Amino acid sequence: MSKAYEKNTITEDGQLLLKKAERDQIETVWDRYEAQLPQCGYCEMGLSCRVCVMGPCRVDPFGEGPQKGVCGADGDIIVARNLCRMIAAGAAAHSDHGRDLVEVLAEVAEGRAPGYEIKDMEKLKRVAAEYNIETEGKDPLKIAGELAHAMQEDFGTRKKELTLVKTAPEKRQELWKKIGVMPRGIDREISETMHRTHMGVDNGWQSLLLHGIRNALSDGWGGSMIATEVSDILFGTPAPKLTAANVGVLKEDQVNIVVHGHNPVVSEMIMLACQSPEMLKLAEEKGAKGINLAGVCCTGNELLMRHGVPMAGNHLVSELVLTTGAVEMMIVDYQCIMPSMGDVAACYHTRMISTSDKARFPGMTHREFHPDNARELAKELVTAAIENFENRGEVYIPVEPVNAIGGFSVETIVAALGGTPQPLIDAIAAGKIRGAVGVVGCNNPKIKHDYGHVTLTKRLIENDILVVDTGCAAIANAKAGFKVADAIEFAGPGLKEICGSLGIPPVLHMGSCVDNARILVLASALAKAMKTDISDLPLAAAAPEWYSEKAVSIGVYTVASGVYTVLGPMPPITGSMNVVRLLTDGLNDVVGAAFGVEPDPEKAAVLIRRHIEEKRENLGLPF
Ligand code: CUV
Ligand code: SF4
Repeated sequence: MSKAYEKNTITEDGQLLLKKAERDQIETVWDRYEAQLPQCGYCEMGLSCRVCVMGPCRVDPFGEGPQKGVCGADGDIIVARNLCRMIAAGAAAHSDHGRDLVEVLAEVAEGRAPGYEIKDMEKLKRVAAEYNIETEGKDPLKIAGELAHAMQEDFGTRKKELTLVKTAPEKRQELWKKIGVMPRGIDREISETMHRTHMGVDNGWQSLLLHGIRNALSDGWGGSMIATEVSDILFGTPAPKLTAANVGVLKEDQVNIVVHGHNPVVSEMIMLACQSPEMLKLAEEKGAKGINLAGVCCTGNELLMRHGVPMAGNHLVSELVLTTGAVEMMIVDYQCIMPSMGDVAACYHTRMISTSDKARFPGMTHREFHPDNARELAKELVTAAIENFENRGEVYIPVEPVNAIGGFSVETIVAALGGTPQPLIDAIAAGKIRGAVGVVGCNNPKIKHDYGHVTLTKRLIENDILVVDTGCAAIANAKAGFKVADAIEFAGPGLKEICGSLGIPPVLHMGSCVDNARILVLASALAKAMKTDISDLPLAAAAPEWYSEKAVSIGVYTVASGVYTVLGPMPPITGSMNVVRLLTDGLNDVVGAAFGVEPDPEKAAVLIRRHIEEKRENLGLPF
């Protein structure tokens, strides 16, 4: 194996496919990253501003050139404004995804979404109860309609507080009220960020960042949480399922369809079409042994969690999946889909389909999904994919898939523990499990692909720290083999004993990026059971390879919820020591948690272990 491939990724399939890509003259994300180097230092530090047309401006970090933009904004203001706009974009992405689900729920209630239905009646009632909707003896569709309406109000501005915020521990809610960051409307907070960061509005870097926190909270305890709850209502609450991961999940003798993006609204319908006898028969007629559906990124995580659909890869290998020449069709919705995908597909027989009214891509055919046409369109697309099977050229699937178990919703975890979180608390109290960490987020070519996730996770579990994961981190850990019951061999003695007796892996797959809301719910349940606040618990989070604006929003709401969070790549804030100090230290006094930044996962593991032991000591738990 040539060194260059090893430099980019730790995965065997990634390395082999990179070689294939080079042979096929495919340009990848790593090539384009290389071509961008050196990247702009001002932008890297957050010191460039394009907010208005008196600019663009930049502030000289060495103190020699200009220290203010044309309007007079200094480095602190510019850095804080830029960061807040990242939060707003990330919160908007998650929340708009949530909104799309709520719209489907509303259409289901009105009987205008053939193929969609209420799958989890119990959850519908439970969530409706949070919204003070009477459910007793009421027709489920009526409940669904009322719930959709109530959730839509969370997006608007008619309230002082979002509804689901009240599921946070009391102490946390009081703190948020006290410091003035209680999220109001989801859209309102995003819109207010855009207003505040306009030239000549909020020029207090502290007040800007406080609002940034409020905006991020409207994502975590609002838009994302709504997305997760409604997905469970419509498609079922996940329970453990056997699945597999890496590019080896593609099948040489079957029609391969890959879904990429985030929203299960499209991928669920594609899955149903793939399973229909009519389609299976057509596939057989065309000489295929079946139809194989696989996922990439978070819409893949959604299907994996609920149905055990296998995962072909995460963000950085999304292009490489196509270089197998084995994909008949890739169907995308939105977010994290590189605009290069169409170019890569053009070198093979793969057909690329975009499906969302808000997301277009070069080199893709646009077939728009709406609740009323989804079922029919899904069949049409699957038919086209099957017909494309005969156009295949050479196929290269160089590895065998790795088994994994997915589907750990909070409901399932609590059920596995016997109906209450108490056994987990007991295990933490006894020191068998030292604490728990959420390892989440993307890939980024600045960090060797999957190295951050896998190394950090390994170090944590071998030190008796339970890991829950989501997003591309979860896919990385599945590929690494951490998600089978036998993976307790990688765990320390205490964690091994507990997971072994429960028959669960030491790394629990909790879903997609919006499903980080599940981690909030779990943390909240632990805090409530221990009659304390989340910030007192031996918990932490990490985003070892993050890249996206969504990850900024996630990081901020996680810290604001009281969880120490270690980032791999440095966010663009180093141009302001004030902002750096606030985020990495000062926030401890404001929300009881702060950020760490550490690109080396070995060192990040040490930071996290130290933090967890400190929290244990404060709680008086044994060493
Ligand atoms: Ni939403 S946001 S690269 S697909 S986790 Fe994966 Fe997950 Fe980041 Fe995107
Ligand atoms: Fe320059 Fe100020 Fe305009 Fe930003 S807002 S581009 S710093 S003049």
